Amino acid sequence: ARRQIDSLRAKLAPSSGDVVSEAGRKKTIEVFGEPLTPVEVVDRICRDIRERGLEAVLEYTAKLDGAELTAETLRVPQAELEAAHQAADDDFLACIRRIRENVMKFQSAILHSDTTVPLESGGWLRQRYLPIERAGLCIPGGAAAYPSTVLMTALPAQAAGVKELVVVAPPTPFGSYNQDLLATCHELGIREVYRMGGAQAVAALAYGIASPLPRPTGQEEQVIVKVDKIVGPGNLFVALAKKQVFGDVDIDSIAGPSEVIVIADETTNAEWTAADLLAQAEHSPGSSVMITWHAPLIDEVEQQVETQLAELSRSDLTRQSLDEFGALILVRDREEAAELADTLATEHLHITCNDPEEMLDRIRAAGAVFLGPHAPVAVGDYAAGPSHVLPTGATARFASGLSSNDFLRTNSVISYTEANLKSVAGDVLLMADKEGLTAHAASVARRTK
Ligand code: HSO
Ligand code: ZN
Repeated sequence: ARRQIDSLRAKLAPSSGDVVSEAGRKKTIEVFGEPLTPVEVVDRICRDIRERGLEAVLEYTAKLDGAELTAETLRVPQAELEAAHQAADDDFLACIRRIRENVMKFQSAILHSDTTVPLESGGWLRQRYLPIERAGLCIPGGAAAYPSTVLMTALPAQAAGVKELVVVAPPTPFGSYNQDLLATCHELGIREVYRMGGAQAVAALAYGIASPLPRPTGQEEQVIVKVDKIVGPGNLFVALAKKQVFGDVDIDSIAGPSEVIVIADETTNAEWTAADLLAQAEHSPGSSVMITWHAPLIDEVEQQVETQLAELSRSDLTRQSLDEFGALILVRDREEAAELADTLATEHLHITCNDPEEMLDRIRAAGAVFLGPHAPVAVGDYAAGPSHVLPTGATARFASGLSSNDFLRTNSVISYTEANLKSVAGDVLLMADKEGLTAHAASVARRTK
């Protein structure tokens, strides 16, 4: 059964984790005049950006994205950000502000706060939480424009207290030329937006870009200051580059294509569920799966999907996605549904069967859970409060969705009195002796003798 479920998983969850690694090693491409795997290509791009900086960024942006930019146009000029904001509909700006309120409220409420543990004899121990200084946000721009991803990455960072946010989006009409995207950045106070995507954007954020001309002092001027952490979704090249630069900077996780599993039964509205399955398939590729123990629902949902597909703006792409990664699965009972959903560890789990909370208790692995008929995934995508940047491809077994806490670092603090020191001195001396580290022992013994 385990092997069956694994092969089902491979079919249903075509994303992230091992899929990224596998895709990265397979299928060679000719970017450098010889066939190389995506991993090799990304490796070269990252190295090149590190060594040649701005020149290399501009070259790759021309070669891979077909955009001829200069040092001046790589960064979106302030005037363009302002103009996009000025030209934006009042309705759109008001919508952003309402969503911002929802997201900030949730992301602030879940934020870790300092914990102090008092000790006997006067000392104390503390876990301190401090925001990172500077974060890079990757916003995709290939298949659709995603101003919502600016909200769902920038707002958690702002809730955590990150001061400097840098947005990178590919130089495309859906990316950094998208007026809604620019207006959203400006509304959130983000003034550093770069027209670059793919591995070159990730490398530029990770290593920083020094200007071509060293300053008179001999110190190199930075065009892009390196960030502390890179977050946000992207294509295979973004994912591989994030893996590559991890260690030089922190990253959030490797997000792949969208996924949803809906758990449904005789109480489920087939029309609504079909609409939910179509919604994630619309991302294309996206994996949309329904699991039910109520057999008649399968036909009802299938018919609804057919009827509704015809009305969608991206019906061809959506159908393709459903054909390849969609499934309506009949299981024996609730228990089997829970087991399957838990094993698939999906990005979005919508529990819209009878007694959804009982089902929730049975399931541990999922990026985000939506309970009941009135919580479609789209509310999480756009407006509710938790980030829509979530673990995909069964990585929810070990990874979590992006949140304000991902932008915090911790320090531990130890404050001891003489009495505290005396109380642990014996244990320190014994352990130091075991490890043969006599200087360690002496640093305590000299104080307590
Ligand atoms: N479902 C996507 C997020 C998104 N949906 C953005 C619409 N816009 C990944 O979880
Ligand atoms: Zn979505």
